[in-house]
Amino acid sequence: MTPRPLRALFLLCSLALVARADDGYRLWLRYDRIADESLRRDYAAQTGTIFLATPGGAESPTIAAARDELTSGLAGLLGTAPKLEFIKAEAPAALGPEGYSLRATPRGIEVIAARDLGVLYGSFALLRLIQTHQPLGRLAVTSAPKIQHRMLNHWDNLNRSVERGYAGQSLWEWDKLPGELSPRYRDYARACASLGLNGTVLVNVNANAQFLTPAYLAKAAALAGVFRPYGLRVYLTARFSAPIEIGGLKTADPLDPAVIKWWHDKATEIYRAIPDFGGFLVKANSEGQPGPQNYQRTHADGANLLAGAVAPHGGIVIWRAFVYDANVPDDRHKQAYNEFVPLDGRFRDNVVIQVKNGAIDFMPREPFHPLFGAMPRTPLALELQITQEYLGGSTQLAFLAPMWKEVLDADTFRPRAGATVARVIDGTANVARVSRPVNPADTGQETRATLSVIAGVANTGTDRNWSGHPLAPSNWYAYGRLAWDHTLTAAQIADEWTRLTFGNDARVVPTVTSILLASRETVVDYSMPLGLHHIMARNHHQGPGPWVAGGRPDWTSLYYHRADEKGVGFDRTTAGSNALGQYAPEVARRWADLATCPDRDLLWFHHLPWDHRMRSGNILWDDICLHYQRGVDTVRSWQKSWDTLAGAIDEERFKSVQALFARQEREARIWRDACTQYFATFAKRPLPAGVEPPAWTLGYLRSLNAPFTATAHPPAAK
Ligand code: BDP
Repeated sequence: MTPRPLRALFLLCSLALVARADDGYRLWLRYDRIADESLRRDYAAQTGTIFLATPGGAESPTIAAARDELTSGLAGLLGTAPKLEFIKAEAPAALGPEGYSLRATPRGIEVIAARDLGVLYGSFALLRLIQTHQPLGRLAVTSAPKIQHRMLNHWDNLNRSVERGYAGQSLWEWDKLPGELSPRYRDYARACASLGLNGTVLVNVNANAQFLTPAYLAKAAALAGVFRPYGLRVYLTARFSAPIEIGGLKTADPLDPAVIKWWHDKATEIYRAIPDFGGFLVKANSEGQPGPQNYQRTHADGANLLAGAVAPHGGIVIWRAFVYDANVPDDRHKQAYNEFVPLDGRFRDNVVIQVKNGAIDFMPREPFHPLFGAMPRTPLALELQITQEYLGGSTQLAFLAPMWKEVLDADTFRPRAGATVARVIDGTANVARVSRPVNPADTGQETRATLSVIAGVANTGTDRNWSGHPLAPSNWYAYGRLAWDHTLTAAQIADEWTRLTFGNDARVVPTVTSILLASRETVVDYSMPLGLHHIMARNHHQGPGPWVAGGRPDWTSLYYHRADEKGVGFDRTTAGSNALGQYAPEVARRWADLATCPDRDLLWFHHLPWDHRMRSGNILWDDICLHYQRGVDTVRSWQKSWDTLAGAIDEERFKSVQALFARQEREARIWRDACTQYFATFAKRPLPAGVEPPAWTLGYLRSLNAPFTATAHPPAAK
């Protein structure tokens, strides 16, 4: 037997090693011991007693979750467990049903909320302050979410594949549910709750009716049981043709009495299994999905059918506006607006229309969707894509907070200046909107004026680090933080996430945050400079495909870039499709006028000659090429700065990011070489000074159907 002191030493060493290695599983909830002893002592003194306070003052599974988190979190960070006292206290009205207040008092820290969930949110916030080394001495924080329903949308399928997922399989082990519950479910709920996310749509918008059968409802109910203490409500997607597919009816016509009854009965059955079921998310009459238009009914008829079914139970219906049809000859950009604006005011109170940030489809940059502000009598939700369908999957870094801030802060000028997209969705832009309780179960405590929803298409999967790329959880984090408070800045969020994920090292924090903050613009530079869009490879959407032609025109690249010998870009002014006519005049004027249209949106709205003189003084062709090169150069600069962090970050994540940056540099060059050579066939101009000659021929790059997959990767450049 090893002598005792030696055994202790051995244990200590292995603990130290374990603490150093990091596979990313803990996300931003890492509670490693704070190295600075005096800081640790201060925190230990300040958090000796923590009071968890609600007006009811009763224990619950949610309070137990808060206790667990504080206990394990502080034991990890400080080496001491706090004394937790649960007390009764009135909560300030401004906190609303989910907000919290954190206060330092002489007897200890108070976490006050109107409800248990607020206490849990406040507990996570307190831990975050300590993890990021914020002073607690004069702690007086109050925080309440601006949007009621803060959701993740999982595009997960029954066979556990994930549509546009790049991080392994679906987290939901359908085969093992409801009997076996992976410990990962609870960790998922903790991560969501730590950000204040309170809803999760478990399955794909390209829906499968099987999920509404009793066997699958039991599985969803088991997940809901794990998530409930964390305030995370479960939602499902509703396949519009389910009454036929699993109900044995001949029709799914929304006005048919048998169909109406079927959905009512189905809702009752769901609520029996999941009493706090959130409601349905629906994609209808889009990209081949069935919907009310199959029966010559409108989207309002369809949405109201389902809304009527869940209304008695307090549920909501989230109906997507991502609707376009190749048989409609009009610019795809205009179709959702044309379809939905005439229906404004015709939806039931518990319906919200979910609108993607832009009018095309989650491009690395899109001007805000013209529907925002255009339906004053209907609540609109904002749908963002966390998973990087068009931004490099999980092999490229693109920190998306700057992109989301761009859309949240965009002024719709509807009904007046200052009505940003954020204020349209949180309900404060339109004071005329009717005040109503959102959820009968909320017993009148709701003070908000209207139903408000934000959704992010999740980037989670079974990969050990949840999101594939070690830096990609920053997007899950950023989405959650913005869903709670859209006034946070991208820089604040990047700083927080970096500290939580890599520690507070003075070398690491500025280096990582500056890479994060530059990354989305870099992806724009090398994949869609100056507003060029939808020029990616077919189907998988990874890598360049400016030559994609044939088949549905609105799924080709030619439809969008319109390059010819004279010029390039999509004319959406009055001389072209006039998509600009769907925006408020103040917005339309700015984008229509070349003198005021920002460079970044230029080719989104204008078709311009290759020798158009840019603000930079260069001609358009040269500027396009220089953007591609700048994208490549910036990735190279990250490689250099990342290398300076050797030793300051654990080996595992350091090496993995190093390899991924090398890959991103190569993929950026593939974009550059493919697009500049392809567009040169029209522009017939040489590459400007400062742009490297291509490493691969256009013919070669075109021959690769999937340029970024391992099997079809271009050979190393000469
Ligand atoms: C597109 C995706 C497709 C989705 C669709 C949607 O390519 O896989 O089904 O959006 O949002 O971005 O419905």
